[in-house]
Amino acid sequence: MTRILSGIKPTGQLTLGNYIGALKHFKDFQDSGEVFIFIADLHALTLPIDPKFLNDNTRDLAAFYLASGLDPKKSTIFVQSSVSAHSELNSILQNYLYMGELSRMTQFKEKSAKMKDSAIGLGLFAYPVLMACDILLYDADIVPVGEDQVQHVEITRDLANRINKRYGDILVVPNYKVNKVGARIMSLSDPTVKMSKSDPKGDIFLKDDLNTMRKKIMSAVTDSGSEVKYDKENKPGVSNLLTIYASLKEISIEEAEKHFEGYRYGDFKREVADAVVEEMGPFKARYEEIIANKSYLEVLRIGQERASQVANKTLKRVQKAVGLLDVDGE
Ligand code: ATP
Ligand code: LTN
Repeated sequence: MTRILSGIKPTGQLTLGNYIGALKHFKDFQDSGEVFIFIADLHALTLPIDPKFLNDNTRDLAAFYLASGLDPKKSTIFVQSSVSAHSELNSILQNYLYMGELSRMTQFKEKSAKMKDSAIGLGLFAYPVLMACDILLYDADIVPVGEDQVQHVEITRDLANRINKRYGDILVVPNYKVNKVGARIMSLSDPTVKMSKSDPKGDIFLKDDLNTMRKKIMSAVTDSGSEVKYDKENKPGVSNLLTIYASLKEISIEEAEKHFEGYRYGDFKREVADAVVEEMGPFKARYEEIIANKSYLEVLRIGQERASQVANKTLKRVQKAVGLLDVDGE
């Protein structure tokens, strides 16, 4: 059976970008494969974060996973740090990714560019090693992610191939899956940068009330001219709104363009806002229902158990292959 694995960091409030690029699609794999979805809390520590904020975001993310339609009976939902195999495999595999390739990672370059050298933690640099462990521990075939994470799955593939070449075929080489539409939702206030939960300006948060969401779409930056046309270079604002609409309606960009032919910007935005509210309304209602009863966190305990069983097997396989002595074994 196909294994699907993905994760989101509990670094802040989830945005519409996270929803469209990742969260919305996780449930689609539940009936055709074995799904593992986790909360990447160890990755959240790679940049400074307040402990209470991290803790609250972790619980919240679990509720958002459930609200997105992930069914704990079909999918394994767990917290990264609750499965110790992630850290254990990390301490082995960190020796097989190299400084040169890690320093070429776009995410590292972007995040570290804003920081003083003396404040850049080793974890931020080694981020792809832990991410590779997350993926490889579960023999994942498919990793659904937004565009910004493709490079990290590619380095995971390189690492798996490197290990397999050296020690025999012990790791599954994963593939990424990026959606055709909506893999990179841009900021509403500056459509040349990615909508991101750590950059709160003008972005739609899943926790915003529906009115705020509507207002944010209505005041999104558009472009000069009056035609609703997809042109990322000259009309990044309009193109972003078209992308949001197309991905929520599950149609192509061309179909969305056709639908809005002859529209003025104001009416165009109104319909995009309607589409957002239509999708977010029921989603948010499910979320509220879930958090009203703390027992939903039990899902994470069951997830920990199931995930550990799978992860520990892979960990053992790697430990043995590289020559670590199993003192419990024969
Ligand atoms: P941070 O701002 O803390 O770096 P983020 O908002 O980029 O966080 P992640 O936890 O890194 O969120 O990403 C979770 C998932 O959401 C990933 O699969 C990522 O590719 C996807 N994603 C994040 N932002 C967007 C976006 N703007 N458009 C589409 N997908 C996105
Ligand atoms: N780096 C990812 C979160 C993440 C992840 C993973 C995604 C950590 N480990 C393994 C897929 C598979 C991010 O920033 N979204």
